[in-house]
Amino acid sequence: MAMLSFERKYRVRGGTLLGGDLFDFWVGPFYVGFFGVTTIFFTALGTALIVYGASLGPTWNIWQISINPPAEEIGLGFAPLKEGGLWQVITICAIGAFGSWALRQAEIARKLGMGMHVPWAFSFAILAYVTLVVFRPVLMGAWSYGFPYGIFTHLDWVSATGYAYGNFHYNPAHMIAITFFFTNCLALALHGGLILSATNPKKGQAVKTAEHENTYFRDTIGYSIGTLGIHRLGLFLAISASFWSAVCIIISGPLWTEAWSEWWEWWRRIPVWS
Ligand code: UQ2
Repeated sequence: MAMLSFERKYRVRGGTLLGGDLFDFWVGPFYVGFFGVTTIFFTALGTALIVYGASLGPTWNIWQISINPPAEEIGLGFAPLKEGGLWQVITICAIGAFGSWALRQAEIARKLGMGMHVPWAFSFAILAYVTLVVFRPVLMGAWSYGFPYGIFTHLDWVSATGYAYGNFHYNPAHMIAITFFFTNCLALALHGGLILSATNPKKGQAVKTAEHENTYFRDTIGYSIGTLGIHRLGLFLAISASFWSAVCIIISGPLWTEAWSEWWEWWRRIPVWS
């Protein structure tokens, strides 16, 4: 099963962004690199701090463990470790690990002479996270606005934050984000379904190619976006979903403090029907 036999020819030297040849090697199937080392460092430290935070109590129940951000009084200052400081250091570790991972993706893309689409795409996921735990708390003036690191507590945070603005489903940017998430599901279902159906013909028949894939959609809806096009569409839908998610939370508080349903007052006041 190992693909190392033919992967070896793609294992080219150089293309590193930092560290030169120092970490330019592989461990088994994995490229290491300077940013592989920093990823491991931040991940190990962050995880250890989460376990240490959990050990402080009050529970080992996996659903109830929670590493909470500092109290509002701390503002944007440093908190004592056991009073939100752990959350702050863990957040730094998370951003360090995610950023290192994106840069490792960039180094691998450079080695292979590929475009930077993968690291850029991943950067939009990082953007959504950093918006929640850094940009919005900074604009609100306190780290307490970041979400707690716990399975149920982060859900409670989402619920409480949603209700703090009436009903989040009236947030126009939230509407746009959801529309992109759902459309992304539709596109990936169509794409996955089409690829599996073309590659799994009846017994004894030859595997179908792009001509059949195009024809399938031309015959059903009169349009095929193409084999490259579907991946461009998927990338666009995915990064748009992350982008509008970031927008919908950054405007809640810093830009709009009332219930989101009230934002639509301009619409109700349009002279044509008022
Ligand atoms: C397609 C095509 C693919 C695909 C898919 C389509 C051969 C393998 C899924 C069909 C997709 C269309 C028509 C776009 C739908 C638009 C939205 C917004 C969901 O044509 O080319 O390549 O996988």
